[in-house]
Amino acid sequence: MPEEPISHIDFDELNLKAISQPIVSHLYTADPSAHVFDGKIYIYPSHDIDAGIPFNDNGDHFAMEDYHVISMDTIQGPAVDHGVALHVKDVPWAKRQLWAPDAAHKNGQYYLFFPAKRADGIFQIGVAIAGRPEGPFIAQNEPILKSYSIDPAVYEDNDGSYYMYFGGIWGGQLQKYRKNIYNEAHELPADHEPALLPLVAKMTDDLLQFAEDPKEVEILDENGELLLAGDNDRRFFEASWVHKYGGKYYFSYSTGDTHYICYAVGRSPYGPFTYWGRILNPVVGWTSHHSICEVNGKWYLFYHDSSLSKGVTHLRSVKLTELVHRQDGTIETIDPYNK
Ligand code: FUB
Repeated sequence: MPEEPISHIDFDELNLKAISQPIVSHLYTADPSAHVFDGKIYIYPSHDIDAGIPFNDNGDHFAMEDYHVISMDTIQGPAVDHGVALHVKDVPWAKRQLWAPDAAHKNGQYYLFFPAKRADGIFQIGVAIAGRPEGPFIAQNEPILKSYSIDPAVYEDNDGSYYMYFGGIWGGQLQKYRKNIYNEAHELPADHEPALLPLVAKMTDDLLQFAEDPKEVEILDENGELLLAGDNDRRFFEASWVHKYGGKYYFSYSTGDTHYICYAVGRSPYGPFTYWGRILNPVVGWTSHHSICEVNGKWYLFYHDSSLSKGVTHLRSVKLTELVHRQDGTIETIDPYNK
């Protein structure tokens, strides 16, 4: 992920224009997955640090080592940091880079789903369990069988089924897989070919494994055709999320190198999803990653930017703002900085 030039940005002015401020500022947080558990808001973010690793397209400078869970009694805050919920040294199979996590609740247990690199540098996705939403979480000895790439997002459907969405290109390694099989020789498709797609798998009843082989999540254009790899403004890059509104499934994601959070809508958790538009315009910093959560009948977008660190891409801060579904189901695009 190349660094963007930031010398032209006046951060004092930008912070005045920002529609929201960081929910915490004593540590850097990113990739927020928000849930309401037992009437309280819990946010499961990445915990950004500066490990002194040079920038590169693999994202090696995103060298996170642990997770903190943040909670809020109300959407106005304050936000409480519950301390270290899981550290990479306590994950038997993982060596480094705890990237964007998510969490789920079932039968009184809380599950933290997280990507990390094994000793050989390959990303997989693991699960850790706690008796409380804030942890501490105890990791399973092995990653989820047949899991790969990054950015797990677990959606609980109304019938009690749980689905994991995952995947990310470039540093997320998705381009190395075809039909769930790794091959070092695989690369991104050409611009005129269909873009790589995120994956979805139903989870087993204990939420510890996939109940099926991961399936591709199709994202279609207005003509019912798969989005193309060269359609950088609309095609999937990373940061899957699913929410349901008005009986429809909304699959949202980041376009990575064009820095949008977009969404596509479908009638089944498996898709296909049809591209409907943008949720969030570019933030300061290279990455954009979000979640969407209903709190007391209103919908909120949880997102991050790098304005607190004055533009350091791997030192981000979680923010939140209201998200509006229009009468026809479309979502109002959010501009993170008022003009
Ligand atoms: O935080 C590390 C990576 O950056 C995440 O996994 C991506 O979604 C991007 O936000």
